[in-house]
Amino acid sequence: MAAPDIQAEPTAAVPSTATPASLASRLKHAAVEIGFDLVGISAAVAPDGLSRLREWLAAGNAGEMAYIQRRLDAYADPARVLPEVRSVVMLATNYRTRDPLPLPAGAGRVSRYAWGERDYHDVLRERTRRLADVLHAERPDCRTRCIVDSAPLLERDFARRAGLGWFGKNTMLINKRLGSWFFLSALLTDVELPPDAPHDTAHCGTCTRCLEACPTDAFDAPGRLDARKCISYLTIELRGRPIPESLRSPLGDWAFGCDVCQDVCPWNTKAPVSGDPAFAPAAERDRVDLADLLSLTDEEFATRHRGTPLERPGRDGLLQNACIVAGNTGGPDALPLLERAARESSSAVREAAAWAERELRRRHADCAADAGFETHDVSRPGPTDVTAGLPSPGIGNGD
Ligand code: B12
Ligand code: SF4
Ligand code: SF4
Repeated sequence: MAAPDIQAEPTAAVPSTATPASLASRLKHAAVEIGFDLVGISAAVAPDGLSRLREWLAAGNAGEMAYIQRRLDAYADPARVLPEVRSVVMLATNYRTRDPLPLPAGAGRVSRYAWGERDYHDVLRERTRRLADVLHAERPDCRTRCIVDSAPLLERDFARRAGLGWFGKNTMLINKRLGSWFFLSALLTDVELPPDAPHDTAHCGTCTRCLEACPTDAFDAPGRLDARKCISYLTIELRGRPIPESLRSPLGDWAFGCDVCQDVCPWNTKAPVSGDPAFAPAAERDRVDLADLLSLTDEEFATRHRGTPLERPGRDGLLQNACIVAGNTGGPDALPLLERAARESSSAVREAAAWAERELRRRHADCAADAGFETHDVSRPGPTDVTAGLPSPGIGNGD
């Protein structure tokens, strides 16, 4: 989730005489005009959840996301992100579009946030920058920094402080009107702005749907996620490394990210649908196809997905995920594709392809057994063998 952010230096112009309160009001109106769905202001103080972040890191929950640990000191003090910062303007942008469509067998599912043509980091950075311009017009001598994921800032923490919502048991920031299908971005400034009231109530009640629905059982406790088990981490962040075998079946059909703990949340059922063209679902960007991925060279993949979220895991990362999905949900027609994947240069892809082939054969043998067929040798086609005509097993990982 690392993306460059923008720091603006003071410019020479005439300062306005607006009071902090009228300036805050002006900024909030401008935020809505620019297209943000929620805006609130927090004082630039140490985040409330700092000790929770420390415990989370100490327990190893961040997995390979070493950049979080490396910047721990900076998380404690927003002035490490922007010197002399006084205020954090928190912004939420709704990305809920249509509901997910059924996918063909063997296709990998892509999380909703990646259905558009562009990476949300780029879209929101531009918009947050436009809001910073409004502030610079009023206070030409001010400093600002626009942030979308990239800096050591607990965005959900500041958003709760700015009154945008509460921490759900699934760790998402939830707003009563928007649910949780929104991105956060932040505008830091050294201008003192009146803070909004924090969102001090939580509205999960006795509900535990998200905790129960998580396919990999990734919640250690309500509001605490072990990222190492989260499908979002496994399919996007664990680049170049094999997904642990015990977590491959629970991945189901997710090839990029995961929305399960939000799909089941009652606060999301009535969340408004966004008409924002920046997040409009583009053709077939809601899925990943193994055959298609295999047909692309690295360069072709880069050209097709440049500037989209799928760039992050890259072709090898997505190929590994797509192989696992094929192992979980694919039919016999996936076997020749897995054989091709088993000849890829990435050892993580080769290993995933070999695993997937074994899984696929096992599943189809189980189907045959359920139907009362002979299944002791699935590699030898016979009259009652559902795997008749399949390529023979023996995909090695080449290592
Ligand atoms: C690392 C990261 C991940 C990791 C770890 C997620 C996690 N839950 O920790 C992984 C890769 C797994 C991930 C997954 C996803 N992510 Co992410 N991720 C981040 C990132 C970059 C940092 C989060 C972080 O610091 N985690 C460490 C933990 C300790 O902090 P935290 O999750 O924010 O939790 C705080 C609160 O929950 C709080 N808390 C919880 N209960 C309580 C109770 C009290 C009393 C207090 C004081 C605090 C508290 O304690 C924590 C520390 O303050 C943020 C952007 C950012 N810079 O903040 C985006 C961000 C959190 N991700 C986001 C999204 C959209 C996702 C996914 C939905 C993407 C997807 N569909 O696949 C999933 C959702 C998974 C989930 N249930 O969280 C959005 C969330 C928007 C929202 N409405 O909440 C963010 C804010 C990005 C953005 N700019 O919009 N993500
Ligand atoms: S995103 Fe998916 S895997 Fe991650 S915590 Fe939510 S339900 Fe579990
Ligand atoms: S599913 Fe239930 S417990 Fe989980 S975040 Fe939503 S309301 Fe809270």
